[in-house]
This record gives sequence, C-alpha cells and structure tokens, in this order.
Amino acid sequence: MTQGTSVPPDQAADAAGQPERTPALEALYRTFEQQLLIPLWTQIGDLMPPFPEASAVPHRWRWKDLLPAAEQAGELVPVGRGGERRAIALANPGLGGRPFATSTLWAAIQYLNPGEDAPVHRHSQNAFRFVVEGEGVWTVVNGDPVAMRRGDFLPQAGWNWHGHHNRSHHAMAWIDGLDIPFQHYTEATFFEFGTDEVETRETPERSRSERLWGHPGLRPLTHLRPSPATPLLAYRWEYTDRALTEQLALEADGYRVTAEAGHAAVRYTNPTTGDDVLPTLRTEFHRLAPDTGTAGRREVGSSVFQVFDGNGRVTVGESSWTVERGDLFVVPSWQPLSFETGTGMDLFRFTDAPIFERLGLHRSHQDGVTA
Ligand code: GTQ
Ligand code: FE2
Repeated sequence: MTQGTSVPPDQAADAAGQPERTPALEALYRTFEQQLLIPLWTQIGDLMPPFPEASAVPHRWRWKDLLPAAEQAGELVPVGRGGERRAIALANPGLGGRPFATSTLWAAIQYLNPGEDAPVHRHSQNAFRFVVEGEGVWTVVNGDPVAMRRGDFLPQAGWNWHGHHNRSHHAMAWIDGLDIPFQHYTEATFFEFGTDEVETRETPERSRSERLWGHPGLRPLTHLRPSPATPLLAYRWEYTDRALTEQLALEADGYRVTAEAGHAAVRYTNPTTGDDVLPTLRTEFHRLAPDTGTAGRREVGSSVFQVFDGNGRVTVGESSWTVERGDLFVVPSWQPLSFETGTGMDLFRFTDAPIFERLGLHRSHQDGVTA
C-alpha cells in the first residue's frame, strides 16, 4: 500500500548488492522490461524495509480552518442524491492528492443545514460519526434515528442503510471516519442507493438500539450471538466522560488503572464480543490530566486524532504542533507519538489496528519494549 519510489535497473548499478553493469546485464534488464518483469534485487530496499516506511506523513488540520470551509460549502453546495454527502476529507500530503487521511483511513468534516436530509444509502465501508460540538442532527440507521450531540460516538457498520437529517434550526458539523482507503486499495468496495423518500422524521431522545443495548453489563437474552460489529449505535458522552473521570479519581486514590500516570483511556467496544466496535476500525478516548506528558509510542497501522477539549503539544515523528479543540492530526504507521499538556487535554482517536491484529501483523513499541 505504500507508494515509495523504487530503484530502476539503470540507476541501481552502484547500490549495495547490485551486479556490475556489463552489456550482457543491460540486455537482460531490457528483456525484463519488455516482458514486464522486475527483479527483486533492484527493489528490495523499498519493498522490504527493516520497519514500516509510511507514505502518509504526520499532519495537522485546524478546526478553525476546517469549520469555515465547511460553512462555505453549506452555502454553495446542495446535499442530495449523487454527491450523497457534504463531506470534506482530509487529504494527507504524502498520498498523492487522494482524499485519504492515511493509507487506510478516511476522515472528513460533514455539514448539514437546518431542515436538510442526506439521502439513504449503504456501502461495504465501515463508518462512524464523532461530534466535537453542536447537535440537532439524527443519523438514521436501518430506520432507527440516533441523536448526535457533543461527545457522542456513533458507529455504523458496513452495509447498513443510513441517512442523516437535521431537524433543528441551526447547522451542524461533525467528523466521519471510514475505512474507505483500505477498501479502495484492496478492491473490496460495494455501494447501493437507498430509497429517495425520507424514511422518518422522528427525533427520539434515545434510539431503539440504545433502548435495547445501552445498559452496561446487560444483554438481551434474545440477542446472545456475537456479531462482528456493534449493535449499539450511540456511545454517549455522559458515560465516556464518567469512565475517564473515575479512572483519574481511582488513580488519585492509589489504584493503578490508568494507561500511564495522568493518562486515562477507554476503548469503545462491541457489547457482543468485547472487541473493537467495527471490524476494521478501533476507536478510543484519551484524557490527559493537567501537567501530563506521555511516553513516546509507535505502532503498526495509522491513527487519526481529534482534540475534544483542552490543548497541548503533540509530537509525531519529526513534526510537532500545538493543538486545541477540534484540531485533527494523523499519525502514520510506526511514527512515534507523544503528548504534553498544561491545561489537560481530551482526545478522540481512531485507528486501523483491528486489521493488523487479526492478521498477526500488529506491533507496538514503548519504553524500549517491543510487543
Ligand atoms: O455520512 O454516509 O464522510 O457515506 C463519507 C462517505 C460520510 C456518510 C463520509 C459516507 C458518509
Ligand atoms: Fe455513507
């Protein structure tokens, strides 16, 4: 999936392990070229580097630039069948102008004006929404309207019908995460338009999915079979916030429950398996207490973060930025990541780790220990 440059045979003569460029060898290389053959010995450094060399680069997008651009799109661009969504993707400068945040992950800001409907469709791509501010939109998944509000995480597994409606009197923006690049590169993508009718205008407080599944540690006896994606369509901020608050409070009481000192973290899970919410996407929420720094950590696979609250400094490989509420940044595969904050900082994170874990390709490294 990387797009690094390879050494063409005619420039590889001096490279390590390359044979001397005799006329006979030149002729052989021309034969290879004509027959569409490429020898490994000219490519090995690119194809089989000692550790992952991501094409994607570390990058930060500021919410104060993203939101006005989305608002402009809200004025100029209608939302409807064909274009499907007023979603504007982060395009990693290392990925050749494609709308991909990393080599596997799509991240976009989506914007819906009052009264607007984003039409019903379904696709093989797994998706979620995360809300950094605002409310008033319901995402309707298989006819079940799910309210979206600040701090809520709303997963939506591949091949479920979904549309969104804004039933409030103000516009709303949120972020979408999908595995679009992964499914694009692996050529696994299917898509289907849904009904053009508005499915429902309902705006319930709680979705049917939350009424059935939203009770910690309790599972309906009619639904005991594991499913590969979560049936719970909303993970509300109230619970996430409380879980993080309690971790830090327990730490203060002397219990070792945080990821590291001053660093509380939770993973969103599928209540039918305890695993990640979606087959290809891992999602987490991290809270750094005031005056906290984190140890450098790298792992196979890429991440996208959004700052939910507070501010701080993030270092990813050779890049370092200050970040504040709403800012997004990407961490390419095997790039070390660390944080520092004075005020404290809340961060939402999504990654492609489930893909690599399931294939036995996941590795991480922190404090000199390779796992
Ligand atoms: O809201 O259904 O950002 O299908 C990209 C593709 C959002 C959506 C995106 C999508 C959606
Ligand atoms: Fe969609």
